[in-house]
Amino acid sequence: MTKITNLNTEVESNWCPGCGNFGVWNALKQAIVGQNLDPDKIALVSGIGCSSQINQWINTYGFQSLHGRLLPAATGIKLCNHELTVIAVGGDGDGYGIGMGHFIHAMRRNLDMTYIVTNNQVYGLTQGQTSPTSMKGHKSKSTPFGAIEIPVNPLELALSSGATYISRGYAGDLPHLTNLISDGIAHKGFSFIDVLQPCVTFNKINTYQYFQQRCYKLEDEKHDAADKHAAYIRAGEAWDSKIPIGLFYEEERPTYESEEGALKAGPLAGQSLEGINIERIMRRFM
Ligand SMILES: Cc1ncc(C[n+]2csc(CCOP(=O)(O)OP(=O)(O)O)c2C)c(N)n1
Ligand code: SF4
Repeated sequence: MTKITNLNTEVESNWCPGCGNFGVWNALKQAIVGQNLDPDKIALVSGIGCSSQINQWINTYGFQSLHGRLLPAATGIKLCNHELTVIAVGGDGDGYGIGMGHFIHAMRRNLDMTYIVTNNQVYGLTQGQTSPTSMKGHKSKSTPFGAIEIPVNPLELALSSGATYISRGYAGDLPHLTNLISDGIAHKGFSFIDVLQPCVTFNKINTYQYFQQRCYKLEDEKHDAADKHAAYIRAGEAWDSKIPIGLFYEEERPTYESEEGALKAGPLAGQSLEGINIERIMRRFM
């Protein structure tokens, strides 16, 4: 096992000063240290967006995929070597817009991986256009007269799609977010963590102050995370005055990899290729 001495890389981040992504970055590093994970056995997979640059600044193995395609990439990595800890991080545009189909199927599949969505309710990298979680009426370059659609509710979607660990954190509450990420990594199955992540440059509504005034913790309300009905009620709460954060729902269900016969002999990456005609396979797929 590689001893963790420093999870930072030599590359300096280019996030705007005050960006909520710094909170996610720090919480994730602390969770990795807290779980005593070997950085050499972590695959940190991302899409495209401000948040998706995170794996350039954490010293684990990493793969930056395409916009909205981080979950297929993470799935492929996990199926090739299910002994790796696979953590996927991307924005709300990435996961709830172009990648929405993958999001739903990954949850019902229940591979043992963690998916963190840094939800800033805008397309940050491309200069703040309205995203699937922007609030109705949100004004931006793409909806100058205000968004007409209602926002996607990712937690309700996760509940109905079969995620086995569903939580919401806030990038401005580091210890709380660290615990959620840590528990998500420890959970056996697909862990989904939606993070309220202020974009200080392009979202002037959902600011630190906005969340500071509204966030309350489910654990303080004695919410029962085994009760799916109660989780739906909490997930459906309007954000007028209060926003619940914490663990909404957790269940145990066999993981995909534990039921996939091809993985019974161990990770595919470690299996012998003796007797397998690679050329024939290559010819078939080329
Ligand atoms: C297929 C494809 N469509 C569009 C883009 C342009 N693009 C790059 S990042 C991005 C949005 C990023 O927003 P989000 O995923 O919410 O992440 P954030 O930057 O806010 O962290 C878009 C539309 C792209 N790179 N690829
Ligand atoms: S544009 Fe927004 S999300 Fe992107 S780095 Fe700046 S503050 Fe963060």
